[in-house]
Amino acid sequence: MTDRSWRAALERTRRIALGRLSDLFGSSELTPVVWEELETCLVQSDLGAALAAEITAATRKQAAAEGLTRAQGMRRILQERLLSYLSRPSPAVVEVRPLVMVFVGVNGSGKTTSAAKLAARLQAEGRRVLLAAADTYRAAADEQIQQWAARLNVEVILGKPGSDPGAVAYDAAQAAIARGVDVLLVDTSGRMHTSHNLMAELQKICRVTGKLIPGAPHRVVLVLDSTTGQNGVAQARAFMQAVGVTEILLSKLDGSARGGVALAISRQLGLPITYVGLGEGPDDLAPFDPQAYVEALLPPA
Ligand SMILES: Nc1nc2c(ncn2[C@@H]2O[C@H](COP(=O)(O)OP(=O)(O)OP(=O)(O)O)[C@@H](O)[C@H]2O)c(=O)[nH]1
Ligand SMILES: [Mg+2]
Repeated sequence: MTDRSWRAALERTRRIALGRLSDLFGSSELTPVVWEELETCLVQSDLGAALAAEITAATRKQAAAEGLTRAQGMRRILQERLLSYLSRPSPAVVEVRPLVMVFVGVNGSGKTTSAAKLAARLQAEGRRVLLAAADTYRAAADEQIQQWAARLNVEVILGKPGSDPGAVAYDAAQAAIARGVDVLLVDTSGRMHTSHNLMAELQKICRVTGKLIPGAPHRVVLVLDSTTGQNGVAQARAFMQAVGVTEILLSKLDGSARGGVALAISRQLGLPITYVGLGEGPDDLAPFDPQAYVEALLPPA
């Protein structure tokens, strides 16, 4: 993942939501109007009003402390501030085999695509992986994951449509042990985050894998569609309450004008963002890189 691809993915956020910032960075004096406009820009990039106010106040204070009178140094101060919200420690590396990762999220957020992409990525790094298709809710789900698995040359355990997703997770965990795989990636079905059935189903999937594999699931990855912006934070809270989410995978960062939501998520939920989806292709999944993200988010001075 190059700096250029980060810039390409965040183009819309940078241009549409934060475009005005380049004028601000270029303004000669740091007047109260400049600070007001900074705050407005930040709100537009889906940071949320409270966080936008907090960042503006902190940037303003730092600018005063440094004796900055012109806006030129503002980009650097803002950049440092934004980065400070993103430096959350990643989940501890668990040295167990098989490591179980469960993918959760509302319908259409990008779970299946992301699980398949990550499986391929891990496999390319030399790890043995297995996919579990524990989405038996949607009739075509089987076919979709099978297509991905074939395309990426990853093995998959399927359940019958309408069967118990807990049973699929159980079979997959058994297969993972028997085959000695390193990582089992469990895809789950999506529904609204307010669905009780979904949450009960996810809890069962987690319980069932934990019966066969100590400590499983070791990672619960919440897949959030970055185009949903602030609503993603509400979704995240619902999943966090039901299952022990360990991290966020922020999908569809490409094409979103709400890319600033990554900051709101980190700040408000205290969860690390571990991966981002930057397109629909098999290679369009990258480890989250806070430095590259912030650099690509802000327009040039
Ligand atoms: N542009 C872009 N599209 C993505 C990305 N990730 C997923 N998609 C697309 O989003 C759509 C939904 O992705 P899925 O992986 O099927 O989502 P899901 O969460 O498994 O959906 P359900 O199983 O129905 O809940 C598909 O058309 C994907 O190609 C991404 O990072 N960028
Ligand atoms: Mg799916």
